[in-house]
Amino acid sequence: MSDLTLVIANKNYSSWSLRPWLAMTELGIPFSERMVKFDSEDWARNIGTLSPTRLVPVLWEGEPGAGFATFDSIAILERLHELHPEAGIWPADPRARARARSLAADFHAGYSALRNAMPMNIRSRHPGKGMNPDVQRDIDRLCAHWSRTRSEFGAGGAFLFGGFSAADAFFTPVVSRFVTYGVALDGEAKAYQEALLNASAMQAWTEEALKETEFVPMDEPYA
Ligand SMILES: N[C@@H](CCC(=O)N[C@@H](CS)C(=O)NCC(=O)O)C(=O)O
Repeated sequence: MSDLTLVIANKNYSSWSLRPWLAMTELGIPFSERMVKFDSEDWARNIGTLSPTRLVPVLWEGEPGAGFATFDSIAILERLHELHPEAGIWPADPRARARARSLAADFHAGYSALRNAMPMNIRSRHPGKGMNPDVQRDIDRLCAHWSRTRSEFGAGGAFLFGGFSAADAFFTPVVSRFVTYGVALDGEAKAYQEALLNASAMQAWTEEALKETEFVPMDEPYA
């Protein structure tokens, strides 16, 4: 049994949970999952023990709530890279690795127009909702990043740096939002979106997300 436990929330909604979950699953790092659903009694009773920030995701080494916790998605991916340097969390080439970290950090710290107007909601469809000029600017900036990175570093496969890395885990929830809100991509961005959505880890997460029935008002501005 693995020593690692990832604390996550609802698969339909929790985009930050999805990122380390995808990286670990796609790259074959063994872990247990502890799901705490938003607005649940489990959350009210246990989140204070399971998360030093009362947010998810959290990576525990040893017993959840008693072992060693790493919190925040970026820090979790860095910790995983230290624990499993062979797994390919970040690309092997130093410049590719620097670019991958730049992209993940840039997304993590910004794009609030897109993130606020189009919350992740895998099972729902709200075509046309959430679009405004600031969101379009975020989308254009993302597509430019993807195109430039794919042409500089992506020759070896369908992902930004060829094989799947943490940078791709960062962008998978974004391309899922584009499906929910009917944002049409074309060319290279569309091909990249398809590669992310078809990755086996994302397929597995989506299958579970579609079984969930909880409705979380905070993440449902258009329902
Ligand atoms: N910067 C954090 C963000 C974590 C975050 O905001 N998580 C959301 C779920 S996706 C959460 O726990 N929300 C619960 C709340 O706000 O009470 C990260 O990258 O992990």
